[in-house]
Amino acid sequence: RLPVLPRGAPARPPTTVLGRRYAADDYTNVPASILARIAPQPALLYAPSHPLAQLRARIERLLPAHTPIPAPVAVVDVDVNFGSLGFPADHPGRAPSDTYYLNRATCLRTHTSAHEVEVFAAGHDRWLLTADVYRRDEIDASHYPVFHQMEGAAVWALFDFAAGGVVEQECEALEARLANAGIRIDDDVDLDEAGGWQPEHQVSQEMARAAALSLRHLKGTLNMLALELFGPRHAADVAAAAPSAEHEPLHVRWIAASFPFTSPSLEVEVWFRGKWLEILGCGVVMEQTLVNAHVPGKVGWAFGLGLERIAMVLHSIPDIRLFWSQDARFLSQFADVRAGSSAAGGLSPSSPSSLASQPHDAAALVTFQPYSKYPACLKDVSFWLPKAHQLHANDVAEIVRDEAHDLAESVELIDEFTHPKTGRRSQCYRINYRSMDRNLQNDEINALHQRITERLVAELHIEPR
Ligand code: FA5
Ligand code: MG
Repeated sequence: RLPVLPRGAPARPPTTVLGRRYAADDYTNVPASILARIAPQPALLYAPSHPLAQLRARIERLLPAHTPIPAPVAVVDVDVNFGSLGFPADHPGRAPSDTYYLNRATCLRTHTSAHEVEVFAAGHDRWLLTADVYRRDEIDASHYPVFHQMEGAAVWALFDFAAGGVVEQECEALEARLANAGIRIDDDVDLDEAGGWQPEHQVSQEMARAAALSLRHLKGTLNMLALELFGPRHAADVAAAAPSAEHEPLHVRWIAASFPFTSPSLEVEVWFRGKWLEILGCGVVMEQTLVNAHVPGKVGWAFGLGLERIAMVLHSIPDIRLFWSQDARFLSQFADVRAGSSAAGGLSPSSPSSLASQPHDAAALVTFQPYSKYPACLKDVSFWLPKAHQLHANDVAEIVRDEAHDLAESVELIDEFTHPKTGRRSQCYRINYRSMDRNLQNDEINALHQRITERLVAELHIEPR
């Protein structure tokens, strides 16, 4: 029996992604512009001369004990993305305003953590998985609906946590390396605020010891990663600013966070070029996650880091849209790095020769040289909302992005009021149109803005004013 559609609702056609058909329902919300990004292999992670591919490869080299796992296709069961990780049914991340759904059962992964259970279940103990992830989000310089995360994890059998065992030895080696590096680390987090230790970790002294050692190993690993990723860049910046000034240490801080599948849960921030940058979320993997993966005896940690955010800061890339640019003026700036050459391409002139002579670190020292800033074109769109009508800013952003693609630099709610007599609400959004690569013509923008306005009216049931 076919489900009965509510009267008046148009039947949506099924969606085809990479040759598979997905029946549509009331959750279906993936526009064509997002579907077009889905590929069997995430292109930017393996493109030659791309900063994201270089960063992925660099981190893989820095964590040689971890097996890189190829990225699975981005279409996943909702239960894999959320359920297997213990996300409650009412978690805000599950809302269709935040997640792309092909239908109620299938979505585009919102994070690489979606694959934790299956990778642990396949028997991998120390692994990395880098992939494209998708989120319905606002539009600005650091948010893009498609971005890239790297998941990393390490789990061990209880036996490995014994005094003098492999985990403790590795902790000591990592800590010795960090102690000599002159890096400033604030990791005195209130662990109760970070979710505390889970009951399973308290049941035996062995479990408690394994969980505490896991956290110590996680801290050592990620502090080492921050030092290796940001240290050379930081040293070059310090040298360029004041060659004789006292060397400021790299500064890393740990703060309490909350994720449904780790406890304690933490985030790491790095003080970089004058501000704190959140680079990742992480924690001690919950027993339940490993039970779901049928490896109940193991204990360990996981992290998920945002590659674009790290690359933007490392290379001074001002807008997240640039990662998708096909423009040679962008790509050529990263071209020499793979060859290990220090010729053109913006290597800092002050980079210490000891760093530049290590080909792997040359990638970290490229500073993006903006080739041009084309003029912005601001246009407002104002409308009335039907009474008691809920409109999410992400819904407006979605239609703008679907029509304007990368010509939309930002979408911002700039004004909102309720009519005192009718009780109707009015909103005004400001759209900033600007290309990264060329000048836009007035006619082109007017026609584009007109199409967007028509779609907002038709699809969001609003009344233009
Ligand atoms: C997560 O996605 C968790 N899965 C991380 C994790 C893994 C926790 C394993 C515990 C164990 P979060 O939503 O904070 O967490 O995203 C992680 C990183 O992705 C952020 O620190 C940020 O660097 C990046 N990020 C998040 N949203 C965007 C976006 N719209 N555009 C670009 N980067 C983003
Ligand atoms: Mg976060």
